[in-house]
Amino acid sequence: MNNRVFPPAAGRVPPGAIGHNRGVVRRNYAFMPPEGVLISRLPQYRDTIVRILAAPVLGAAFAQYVLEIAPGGGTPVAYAEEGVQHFFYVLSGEASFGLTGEAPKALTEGGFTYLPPATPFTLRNETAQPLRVLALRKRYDAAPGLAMPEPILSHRDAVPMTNHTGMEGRGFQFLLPYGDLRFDFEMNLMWFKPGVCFPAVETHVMEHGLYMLEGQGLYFLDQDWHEIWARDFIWMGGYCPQQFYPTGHGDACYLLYKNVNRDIAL
Ligand code: UGY
Ligand code: MN
Repeated sequence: MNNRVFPPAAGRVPPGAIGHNRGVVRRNYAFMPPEGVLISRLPQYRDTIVRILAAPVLGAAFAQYVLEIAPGGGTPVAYAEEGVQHFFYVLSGEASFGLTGEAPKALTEGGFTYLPPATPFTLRNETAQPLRVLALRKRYDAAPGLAMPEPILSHRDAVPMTNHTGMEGRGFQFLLPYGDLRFDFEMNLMWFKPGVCFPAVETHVMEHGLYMLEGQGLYFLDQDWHEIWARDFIWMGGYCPQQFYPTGHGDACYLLYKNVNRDIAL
C-alpha cells in the first residue's frame, strides 16, 4: 500500500490495501507505515489523537508517539512524570510549549524540547490549524556523579550541521548536546543526498526509533530491504543489522533516537 495516498479518501479502501502491507514486526525490528497505526487517546491530552509507534510490548526500552493535536487541544493542565524524560519535535503546525514559571513559547516545525524527569510542562495547540508532534518518553538512567540535564527548548535551525564521517553528502544535526554524558540518549537528524548510503551495514548494541521526515530510500533491517517514505517509522532493537540507501531526487532526512552514554546493565 502506497502511503502517498495516506490518509485515504473517506469511505474508500485504496487500491492495493487488501492483504498487502509494508509493515513488518520481527524479534529485533519493526517497520511501521502510518496507515496501519491506529489511534489512541491519553488522559493527559485533550482533543488529541495519539498514534503509538514504539512501546515495551514491541521490545523497545522507550515509548514513541505521533500526537495530532486539534486546535484548542493539548494538555489542559501541566503534566510531569517522575523518573521519565520527555522529548518533543514539531512535525507540522505550531505548538505552544510551557515550562512552569515561564510564559509559553511558540515552537514551529522543527522546534523541539527536552525535559528531564519530573519537569512539569504544557503542550497546546493555540492556533486554528492542526498540530503534529513527535513525542518520546524514556526512563532516565542516572549515572553516579553526574547531575541531571536541564530542559532544552530550541529549533533545528539553531543546531549546526556536522559531518564527522568525511563522506560527501552526509549531514548530522545532534539536537541534544553531543558527548554530554548527563544525557542517556541522542535525538539526531540524519541527512543524506540521494545515493549516499552508510559505508557498511551497522550492527550495534544501541536501539533506535527512526521517524522518516523527508525523502525516500531503501532500509536494510536484519536480512531484508524495505522501501521507506516520509512518515514511516522503524524500531530497531539492539544488534539489528541496519543500513540506509537513499533513493529519489531530493535529500532524505530522518529523526533518530539512540540510547547512549551508559554501561551495559548486567
Ligand atoms: O548512529 C547511528 O547509529 C546511525 N548511523 N544508525 C542509523 O542511521 N541506522
Ligand atoms: Mn545505528
